[in-house]
Amino acid sequence: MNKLITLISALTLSASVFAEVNIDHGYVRAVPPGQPNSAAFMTLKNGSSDNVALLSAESSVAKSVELHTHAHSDDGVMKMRRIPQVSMFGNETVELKPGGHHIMLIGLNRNLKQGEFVDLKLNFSDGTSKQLELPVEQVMAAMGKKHSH
Ligand SMILES: [Cu+2]
Repeated sequence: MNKLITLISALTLSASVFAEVNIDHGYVRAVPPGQPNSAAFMTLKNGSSDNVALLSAESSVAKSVELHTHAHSDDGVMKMRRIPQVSMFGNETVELKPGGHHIMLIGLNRNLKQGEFVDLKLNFSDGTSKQLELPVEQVMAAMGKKHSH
């Protein structure tokens, strides 16, 4: 079943550009078996001159999907916290990346291996939504700073 979904996903990969927000470099972090959570990262480009916000996301691989950011708490430790939306001014580009804003996939119902694809639907404040198929990739070096102090 999963193989079939992956195949269909791969075929529809390059066919999605109508909403005002364009998505580049999207990927989902590969996680080892047993890991309950993962995250999706991408570049969001608001192609219109109006403000728009990413309000929510959905995926068939996770029980729930939340918008998160990383912030320093009072004791100086980087912690994730949930945010209500990711806002974009007119023509602004916002990067979702490790250590910053990200789309948290919580309660994975399967392993996410490099080379697979994950469906992700983004819902925007202008009422549009965007269906994505993101490749699963290893994220290692990008988080290396975490252990340096
Ligand atoms: Cu998170």
